[in-house]
Amino acid sequence: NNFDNVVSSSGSMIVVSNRLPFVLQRNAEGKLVRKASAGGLVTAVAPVVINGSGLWVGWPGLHLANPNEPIPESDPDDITPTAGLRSEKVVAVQIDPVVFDSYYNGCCNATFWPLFHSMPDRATFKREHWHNYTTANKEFANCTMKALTSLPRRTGNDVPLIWIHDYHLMLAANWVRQGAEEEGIMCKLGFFLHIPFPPWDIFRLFPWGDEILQGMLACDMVGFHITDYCLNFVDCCQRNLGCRVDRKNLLVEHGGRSVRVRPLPIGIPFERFVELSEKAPKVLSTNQKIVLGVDRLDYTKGLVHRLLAFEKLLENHPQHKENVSLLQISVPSRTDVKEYQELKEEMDQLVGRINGKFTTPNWSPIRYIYGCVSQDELAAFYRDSAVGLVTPLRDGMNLVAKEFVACQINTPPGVLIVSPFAGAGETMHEALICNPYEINDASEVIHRALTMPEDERILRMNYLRRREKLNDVNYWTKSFLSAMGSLLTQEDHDDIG
Ligand code: ADQ
Repeated sequence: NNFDNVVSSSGSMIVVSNRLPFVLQRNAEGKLVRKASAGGLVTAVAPVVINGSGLWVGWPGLHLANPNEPIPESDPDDITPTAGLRSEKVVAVQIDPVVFDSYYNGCCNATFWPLFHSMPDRATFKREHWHNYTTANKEFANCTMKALTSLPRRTGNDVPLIWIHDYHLMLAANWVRQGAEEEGIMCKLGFFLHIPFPPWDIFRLFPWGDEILQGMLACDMVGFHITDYCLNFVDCCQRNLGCRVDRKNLLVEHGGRSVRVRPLPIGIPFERFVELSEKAPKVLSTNQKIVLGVDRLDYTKGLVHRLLAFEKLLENHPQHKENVSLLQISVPSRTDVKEYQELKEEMDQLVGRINGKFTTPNWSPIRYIYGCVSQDELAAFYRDSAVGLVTPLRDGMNLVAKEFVACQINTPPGVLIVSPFAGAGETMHEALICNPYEINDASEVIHRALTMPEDERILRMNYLRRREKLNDVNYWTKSFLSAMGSLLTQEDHDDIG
């Protein structure tokens, strides 16, 4: 298939991300073991590294007292996509724990996360965090250079690709480009941002923004989920750095080079979710309709607004009482950060208040799970819910919206509701759009979804599923490599976007 061609024609690839695609843990005997993670990104990117003589550079989730302690191989019964990632293909970045804490919890999660989601009031700006972000990025760059020098030298188009991921590593490309030039090694550098890139008026609040832009522009290609984020980035390059830009063709001139900027909306492993939903046993024993929310417990996801909209629905349309429940599944996230602890408190109280107000002996309006659920269970929830409610205040893409439609295999299907402030709201045109900030309107959209005629539901869901099936996560990886110019057939170039 096409994807195999991508793997074979791209030469070697070095993936650089804050986290490796597995975490290291110590077992009871103090031995290091791997714990696999199985996100869509890992599923799509791991085969390219495994099959294409590539390497993965990242933090292993643990500070090792002895940095030379060998990385263990995967467990023999591991069937996850990273099982084939042998330890010689992994470069585990080690950073001083104090520096790491300030880089990760400080700069990444307390500054860039809120700022890039256009929530500047939640962002803290500390010179010390920025300093440690720089130090950490240098260390990632050093490790990437080690990986690069270990690869066989190539020429022409068959040079190694370095693919750097996300807001944790916006500076790293700087030192990789410099290092590669000094060593006389040819390579191509690409960057993908998984969160939104904010408009200039927000971006400029960050005191050291020019350095961020320069770091990203050290790449040959910079990818974002949607065109809006691309245009924001191009705008910032022009206004902050005075770069010459071409908005139509999304090009930025910098340092005598022309950097490509591309919208590359991420997809999911569509077929895997279809298979899961075909096999998963029923987990919801109820005749009530389920409105489903699935999110990390994060203030960007609009969870409080969502509960209030559901409360409003029950007030304004009492016919849904005893007939509809909101099932909210929230995965604990960044639990050592104060703001996340406060959000957990607020959610607990709000669920309690709304349930106290409406619950009857046979029904509770909100079922709230605070925890992770298995992929099987998740697929069953997606499949058996009447409404998928995806209402972030701001979100780079949002994969839950895509996973929901992949699992909607029942006839007639349910209805997807998305916020226009998620990348998914820009690309999933047949979903109902809901502005989470206006609680009354939001409740009306939920009402409309719950009362939508079958034929309209079928029509909308068919279109949504067709698009996600076509533009799945393998297609995304292929588009990224193609945009880097590593796949040279015209057909591939025509496919993008
Ligand atoms: P996230 O902010 O983590 O990702 P999202 O895209 O929704 O958000 O992905 C969450 C993932 O976690 C989904 O695959 C979902 O299935 C899983 N998940 C959520 N709750 C779960 C639960 N309770 N149990 C088990 N699994 C659960 C960031 C950006 C997004 C962007 C992605 C990918 O913030 O905007 O879409 O990266 O680029």
